[in-house]
Amino acid sequence: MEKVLTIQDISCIGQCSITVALPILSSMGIETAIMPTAVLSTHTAFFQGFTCKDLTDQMEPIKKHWQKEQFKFSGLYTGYLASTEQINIVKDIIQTFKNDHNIYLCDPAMADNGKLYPAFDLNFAKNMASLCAISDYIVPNITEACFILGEAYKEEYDQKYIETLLIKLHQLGAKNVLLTGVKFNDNELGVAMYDGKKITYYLRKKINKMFHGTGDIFASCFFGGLIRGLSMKEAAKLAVEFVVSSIEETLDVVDTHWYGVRFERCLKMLTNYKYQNE
Ligand code: PXL
Repeated sequence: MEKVLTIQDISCIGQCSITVALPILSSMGIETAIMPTAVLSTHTAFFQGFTCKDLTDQMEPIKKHWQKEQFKFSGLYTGYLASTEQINIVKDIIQTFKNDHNIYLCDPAMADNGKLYPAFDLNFAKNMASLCAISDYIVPNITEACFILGEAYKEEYDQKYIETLLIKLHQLGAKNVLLTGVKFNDNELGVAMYDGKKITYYLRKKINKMFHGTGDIFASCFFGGLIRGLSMKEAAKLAVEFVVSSIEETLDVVDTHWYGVRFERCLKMLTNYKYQNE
């Protein structure tokens, strides 16, 4: 059985980060080790007055113990990190556990809709760029891509804008780049991908409602697909379809379910999928 490591926060309520990554990767048959970076009462979008217990001081001792035990991971996946200091520690952890046979996926979860999340500043974004530079895969949305590159964020754009972002992110050092939330018209939404050779797209019927946590769901599912032997394109397609189904399960209940999507109802899609490896 494949064993992977994910490093991100625990948002106790809100359907994001570790509480999303674990059920998704488990449903894909992947044993998942966690390194929690912080415990928050909720995620930081939409909720007021959330608590946050920073776990930075636990990260090095956990790493040292794992090194002593000689644990190996077939994949490494980082998401929301709580501070610049954590980014630096994570960089060291990646350099410790990365080898020629495993993959590292960085989701630079820090911004959306043209704005950084409340906890972050431009210095944090600059440091996140340095983590992206050592990644095998990165999955920023367009806002995050702009903060990483220091480019201007645009609401309206053309194919050239998207392809320039992809190429610049690749030049930064990320081996494979996926931009999420790409749309060229009002009917379709999806991802743009670049592996250093070819730019491709997987676009899907657009749903006219934004939900929190879909970036984390996409990243977890995409990462799981890669670990289970799918190509970048196949994994991206599965992840987009899973996000769309999860949103569809939530549309009828948005009034009470405004903080995330009901992905749990779609997990059988991941359990029943015919993967490339066992
Ligand atoms: O979904 C990304 C995420 C993860 N963790 C926390 C967040 C967010 C986005 O707002 O606040 C704590």
